[in-house]
Amino acid sequence: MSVESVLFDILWDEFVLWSAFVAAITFGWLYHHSFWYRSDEDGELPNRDGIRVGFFPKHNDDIRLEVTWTVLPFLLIVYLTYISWAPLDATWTSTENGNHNAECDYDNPGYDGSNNRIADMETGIIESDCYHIIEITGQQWSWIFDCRDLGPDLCETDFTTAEVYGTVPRLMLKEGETYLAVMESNDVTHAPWFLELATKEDVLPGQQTALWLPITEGGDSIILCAEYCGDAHSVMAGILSVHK
Ligand SMILES: [Cu+2]
Repeated sequence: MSVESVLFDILWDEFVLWSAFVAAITFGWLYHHSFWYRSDEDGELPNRDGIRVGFFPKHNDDIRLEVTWTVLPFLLIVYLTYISWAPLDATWTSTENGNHNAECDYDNPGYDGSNNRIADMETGIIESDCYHIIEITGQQWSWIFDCRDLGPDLCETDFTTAEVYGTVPRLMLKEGETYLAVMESNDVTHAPWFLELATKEDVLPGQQTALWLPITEGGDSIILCAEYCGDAHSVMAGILSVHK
């Protein structure tokens, strides 16, 4: 049993437990009130609160409460936007003079790779000297990885077997290098999801999209499809293998 499936089982048990807990409170409350507050008299009920159809009961009006639950969430959202602005901007940085500078110039005598590094520990923003371009194509229901002109030291593809998913394509990239995946779909919308890199982007038929893949750590990790794309969507997987 893989680590992922054990983790999934634990999360699933947690999920069922919490769902049952919330359901017990919700439905318990509902049934209690439905029966406890039922009138056993026939006919007209006394209108104690003076409720009129189409009029909001004045005594339930509380301007301070209304302002509070409008302003506090607003401030929270402004704060969350503020702290996530820089890392989000870095995740979708420009291809020209952005965080990863420009495409690597392999003919330049000074070229020695992307040399990517975490520029800011707090936000996890990664910078590189230059980047390499690869291609990812999505189709029902597999990924097609293409290294373009990159040599086997920088990028290679083959097939491997993964538990649950069977035979899947493998993308082999190098640690310390930064890649820009230029992507398209052959049929419907898909989205490669690099779980270890915590990054994903839609691929579309007839329109190119791009995804930054700054590789900072070695090892194997899974690539899934994050956009529902039909019957075999759940097994549309790949493996990212990172070598030194
Ligand atoms: Cu898909």
